[in-house]
Amino acid sequence: MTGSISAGSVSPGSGSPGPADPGEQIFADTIARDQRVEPRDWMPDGYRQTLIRQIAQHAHSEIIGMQPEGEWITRAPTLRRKAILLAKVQDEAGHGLYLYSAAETLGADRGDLTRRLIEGRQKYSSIFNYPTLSFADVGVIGWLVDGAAICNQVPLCRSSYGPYARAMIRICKEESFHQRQGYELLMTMMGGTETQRDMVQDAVNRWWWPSLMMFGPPDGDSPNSARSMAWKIKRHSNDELRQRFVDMTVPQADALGVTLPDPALRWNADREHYDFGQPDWAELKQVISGDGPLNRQRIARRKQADSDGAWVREAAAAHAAKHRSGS
Ligand code: BYC
Repeated sequence: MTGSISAGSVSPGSGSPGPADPGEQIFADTIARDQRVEPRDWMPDGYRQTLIRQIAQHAHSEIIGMQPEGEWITRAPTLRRKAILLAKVQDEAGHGLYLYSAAETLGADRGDLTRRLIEGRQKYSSIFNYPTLSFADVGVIGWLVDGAAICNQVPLCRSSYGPYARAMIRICKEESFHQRQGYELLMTMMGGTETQRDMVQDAVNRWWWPSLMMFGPPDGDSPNSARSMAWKIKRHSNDELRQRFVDMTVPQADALGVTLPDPALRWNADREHYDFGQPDWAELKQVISGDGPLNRQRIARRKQADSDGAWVREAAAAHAAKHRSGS
């Protein structure tokens, strides 16, 4: 836990002493008892805004995250691999939709969130700004990227905000299936030709460090963690989850027969964890600020999809209005 902020002491952003609203005490008790905050409950404005920020960023990541793998649907090597990939990418769309719905329970407007994303006022995960250069990347995304997502998201199933926590339960089940399909694809490739094994190793080399960056900046450089952890939105710090991911992944890499591209990686018997090197934090800052390898392309495509779909949203709204008026 970073810092010593308690849920009760994080008041609605006003800095005023003592509970101004009876709801404030109920909120603090709910957090202290590890119960869930629900949409109609009183909540500090900062809590609401933090959740909208994180859930929107998470939803945007799921939707933008369809692009890197989606590019391989038409180029999958067999019908079976195509069907699997199509289903996986569709699942990511579903995750985005549950998450936008969770953000709406906080009063956010989905169209407004999409506009903020397209205008660069809201973020999405850095990982989706890297290119998918071979079909092995599809397997490595399943193994490492979905694996990192699971490490990050399983604790979010216990997040203090009910709709977010409940969305996470289903999402995690599907992510865990995604991870296994990625690992199975890589196992198959590793049992293939020398060229296929080289493709897998090359993909691992390119995706390892960006996967570690998914957990966010180091704890000392994470401005939101203390408050989010006091409110039990986040349950573990960025560095704790990164360590958990490394510990989980090293034996899987051994079983697969690939080398993780980190000369500092070794078991530390005293800590009972793997020691590992630091990602290039300057690169993470650059990617987050919109200047990664494919940021512009990803946002341009999202913008195009948004305008291509405008007529569908208009038709759906007109249909709903017609039903409401009973005509
Ligand atoms: N990329 O104070 P910090 C998936 C931002 S998709 C971009 O530590 P926080 C999948 C951070 O937002 C699942 N931005 O922040 C889909 C903050 O900026 P703002 C993706 C990052 O919120 C398709 C600033 O840096 N998972 O699984 O306490 C195919 C300072 O950071 C990143 C989620 O979205 C980053 N890597 O902690 C396959 C998980 N890291 O907002 C798979 C939900 C940090 O103040 N999110 N930033 O302007 C979280 O758990 C947390 O938001 C984070 C960051 C751990 C990411």
